[in-house]
Amino acid sequence: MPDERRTFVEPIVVLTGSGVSAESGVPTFRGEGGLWESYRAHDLATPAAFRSDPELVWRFYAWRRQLVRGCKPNRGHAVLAEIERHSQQFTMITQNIDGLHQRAGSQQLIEIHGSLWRLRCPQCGQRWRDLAVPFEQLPPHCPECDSIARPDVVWFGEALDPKLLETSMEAAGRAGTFLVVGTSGLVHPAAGLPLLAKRAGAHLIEFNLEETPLTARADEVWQGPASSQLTAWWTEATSGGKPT
Ligand code: BV8
Ligand code: ZN
Repeated sequence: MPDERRTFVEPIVVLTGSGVSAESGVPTFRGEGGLWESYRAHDLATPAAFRSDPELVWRFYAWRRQLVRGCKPNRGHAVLAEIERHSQQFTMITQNIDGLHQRAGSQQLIEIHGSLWRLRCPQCGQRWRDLAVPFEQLPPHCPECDSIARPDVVWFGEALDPKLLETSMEAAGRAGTFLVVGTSGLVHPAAGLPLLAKRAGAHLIEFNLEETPLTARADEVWQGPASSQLTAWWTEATSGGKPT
């Protein structure tokens, strides 16, 4: 992509939330039919819920695996993978655990809240990929020590992986352009990344259906479905359109 036709400054950093997967049929957390409405995810996505009823929590994650397996990446995921291919310095941080960015071809990806497709053992620390849908037995057990395994995701009240968080904060602090796509911007510390980038001088662009706590701080707001808005922005950004 000849530089003179591009109208955005690298490094480009992206933060995505469940809104980017909504058009693939993956329910978001909020909004009608959202996970928090129907399944009260924030009651289930906690260490306390897992301690008191691991089987119930596993049924919630097994249901999400069953659902996500039937979903395909949408144009929004595809455009983000294309932006990566055409950028020298690109980092994408996702709050999503569905794996759709990888299936769309994204590589420079930080899964800051973990993955629906990885399990880990709270006893011996073993981590492994597991694509079984449905599981032979619920809850699944650790292949090493036979303890009850857990989803390798970050629950509410749990610390994020310090290395992933540090890498994400460093990338945000160096961003020339920061895209924040399909997130309500309510869950911290991930929600602090766009503002960290903005304070460090990045050009902040929000893609969302609605206003969020980040909207007032954004330099550009592309309101509408992520698939069409990302496509429109990328077309303009690579055709020598208005400079950002
Ligand atoms: C931490 C993985 C500290 C699991 C997730 C009280 C008690 C305990 C903690 C706290 C507390 N008060 C505050 C906290 C901190 C808490 C927090 O921020 N809570 C919020 C609710 C106030 N954070 C934490 O607990 C974090 N850890 O603080 O640890 C600590 C430190 C040291 C030592 C020990 C502890 C951990 C948070 C991670 C939780 N895990 N997910 C799983 O998925 O099952 S959170 C989950 O919800 C997502 O990962 C995401 O991060 C978050 C928000 O979801 P979004 O992706 O934004 O989705 P949402 O539905 O909200 O919004 C969708 C958006 O898309 C909307 O804006 C919508 O308009 C838009 N949209 C919809 N369709 C489209 C669209 N946009 C474009 N196109 C479309 N088509
Ligand atoms: Zn184990």
